[in-house]
Amino acid sequence: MEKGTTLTRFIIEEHRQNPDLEFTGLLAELTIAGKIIAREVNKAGLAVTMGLTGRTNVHGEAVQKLDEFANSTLIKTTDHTGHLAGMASEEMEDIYHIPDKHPRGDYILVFDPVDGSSNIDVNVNIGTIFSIYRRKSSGPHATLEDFLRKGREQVCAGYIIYGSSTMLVYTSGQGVHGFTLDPTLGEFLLSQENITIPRRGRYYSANEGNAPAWDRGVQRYLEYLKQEDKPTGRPYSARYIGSLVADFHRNLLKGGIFLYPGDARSPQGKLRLIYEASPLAFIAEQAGGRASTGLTPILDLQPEKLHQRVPLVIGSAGDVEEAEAFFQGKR
Ligand code: FDP
Repeated sequence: MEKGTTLTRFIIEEHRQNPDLEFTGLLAELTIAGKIIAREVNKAGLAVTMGLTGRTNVHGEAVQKLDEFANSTLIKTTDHTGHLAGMASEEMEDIYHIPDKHPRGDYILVFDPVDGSSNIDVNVNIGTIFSIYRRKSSGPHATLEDFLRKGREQVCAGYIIYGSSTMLVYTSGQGVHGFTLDPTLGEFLLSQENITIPRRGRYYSANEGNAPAWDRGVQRYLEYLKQEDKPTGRPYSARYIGSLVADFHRNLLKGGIFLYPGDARSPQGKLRLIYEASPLAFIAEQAGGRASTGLTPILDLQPEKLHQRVPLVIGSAGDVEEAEAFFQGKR
């Protein structure tokens, strides 16, 4: 489709070609949530939504005001659409049930309202990650089994990145498409259709402060990336923003690898399977990339808990395959 096509039109056309995608109204409402959160992020320095709430979330992390604002915005903009049977958020301990006053539908929504929260107060890119599944249960409300799903069952996943511009990137299983918010129109316009991630990149993103606690295989892989070898483009350059969405987005467009492995202190790493790893893995695979724990593809994992953590290696397929070989002791 032509560059500059509105996201609304793009979604309608996609629906026309694939009538199975019955959640277009939900997607449209998610874009509204994205615009409202972007507006708030852009004035975070004006203090209303900056700083801590004084509470901690289900993971024991300090809750930022923007986390709460984004969480309630996502609920408010989507709960009445009639598409949803329930929601789950990284910021809420339990499933959110759709209030009785609203109609319910066949899908469930999961999201990380603000990814990279520690970067809010310092004007560094942050994002919102979301994912949609068709529900399995048939009762009036969604149940836990609707949410504990393999990433392969996602019907849509995306993120909104609040950076030098606001962008929405999503897939509904028909390629990955990027839209940039034109602030003068208040519309997301198509800027990249069918994004493909280069098979190899030149960047690696990892928090090397954790290196002493990593497995030997992970340490050896990072040492390998820093060795000089012209034919394989090494040494790679380090780029770590500390906001998963931002690091992932750069690697999606330019090629590269992001790693947050488990370590001696946290064997399952830090990132959440349902809200972070699975949606980005779906996008990565749709763009021709790869995502795994180092041993198993992320999309094949069966979650056991809503807030489960998972080691994540994601990005250019060639780089992720190479990392897996090191992690598995094959190199
Ligand atoms: P944050 O804690 O700031 O919300 O999801 C958590 C996350 O950020 C990711 O966005 C980011 O990639 C990672 O944690 C950063 O963790 P470290 O500070 O341990 O590097």
